Amino acid sequence: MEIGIVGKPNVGKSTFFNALTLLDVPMAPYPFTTITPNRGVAAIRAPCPHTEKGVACTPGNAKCVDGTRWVPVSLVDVPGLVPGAHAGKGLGHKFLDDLRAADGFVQVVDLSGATDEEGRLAEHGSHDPAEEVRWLEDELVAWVSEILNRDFIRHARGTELDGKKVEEFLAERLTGLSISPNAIAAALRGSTVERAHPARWSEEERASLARQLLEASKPRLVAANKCDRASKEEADALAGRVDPIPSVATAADAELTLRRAARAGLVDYRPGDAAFKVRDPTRLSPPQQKALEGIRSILTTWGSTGVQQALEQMVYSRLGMIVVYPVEDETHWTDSQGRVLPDAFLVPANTPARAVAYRVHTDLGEHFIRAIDGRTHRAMAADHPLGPNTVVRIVARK
Ligand SMILES: Nc1nc2c(ncn2[C@@H]2O[C@H](COP(=O)(O)OP(=O)(O)OP(=O)(O)O)[C@@H](O)[C@H]2O)c(=O)[nH]1
Ligand SMILES: [Mg+2]
Repeated sequence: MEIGIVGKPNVGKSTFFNALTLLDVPMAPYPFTTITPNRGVAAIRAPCPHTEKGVACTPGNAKCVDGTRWVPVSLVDVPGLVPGAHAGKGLGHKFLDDLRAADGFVQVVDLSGATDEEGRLAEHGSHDPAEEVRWLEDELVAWVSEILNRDFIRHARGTELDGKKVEEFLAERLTGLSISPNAIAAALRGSTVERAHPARWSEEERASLARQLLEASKPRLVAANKCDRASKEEADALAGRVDPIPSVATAADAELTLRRAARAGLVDYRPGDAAFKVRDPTRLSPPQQKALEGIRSILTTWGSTGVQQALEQMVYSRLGMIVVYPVEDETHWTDSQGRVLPDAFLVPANTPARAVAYRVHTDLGEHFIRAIDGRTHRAMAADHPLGPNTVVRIVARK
């Protein structure tokens, strides 16, 4: 699973990305600082079941801090998009293609409205971030449309001649765009196209289907960034205007400073927290002290920097993911080497037990007999949907 960080230039995408990954990609107060995509790994919080057992866990892929698991999530930060990007404007088309594999988008906007369409700095409030959300959607729709439309008539006629299903036709057209069969089915339900005759679909019908496909396959969330330069009223107004897309106020710059200061041992701060503590004020230079005091007042006003919350809302609410813990011993919650709760996997809610087995290992999926719930010790059949936080043992033929 991968989340794309998108938006117009200079709104703080790379800052948001660096804050979440603690990487060090270039950031600067002018447009097109990023010219090639950056990939990295962030983490989201999940309660670790080890606290129920009263034994320490032995995490492999997702570290555990004070009973909270930090489960990895891949991010991609792309160059800024400008209106007309689908037709090659700005840095153009290429980096839209860098978003093909993304399962959802966090769109970063400048809540203070001080960045123009092309990413140049402007007067506070001179640009409407809600507009950006609207035109970026149009760009994304145009991008999906363009992929759908490539050599459309020839393929559509071929489909009709071969008597192929429309779902199959669309899946082939959209290969690599990370659009699931479920999303294709949902988009078709919301569309008026004549299923048996794709060759008759008009330009408008195809464009409207592209919008449905985007809607069904790439959930979005708005990160209303630079909230330190804006008001609560501006945040509420934006949230109202982009609804039903959720909007979370963020201060990416503040989050990045806090995480770096925590890494350097200067402050105690856990991402997502409402406060931080300076370890030893005498180790801070006067500018560092001043910067941290500024961040303290952001946290007081906004409750947190919002960055961690934005990512978690994206993954849990928008993408509907859950965390499950596969183990080999359902009583002790250990693997074959006695490690307690070694893995924490992100999977879509209600993933069937057997699909989780495949995630652990192809062999386990192929030789699946049953799964056992680590809490209730009940057996689960292959199609049994798993809920959040399940500890699960997979029983397979040897
Ligand atoms: N005030 C304020 N400035 C921020 C915040 N986040 C980022 N910035 C600043 O915004 C400017 C642009 O940040 P980048 O992260 O380079 O923006 P970008 O969207 O990746 O820009 P491109 O790669 O050019 O598209 C930098 O000067 C950042 O320091 C924030 O939360 N508050
Ligand atoms: Mg950037």
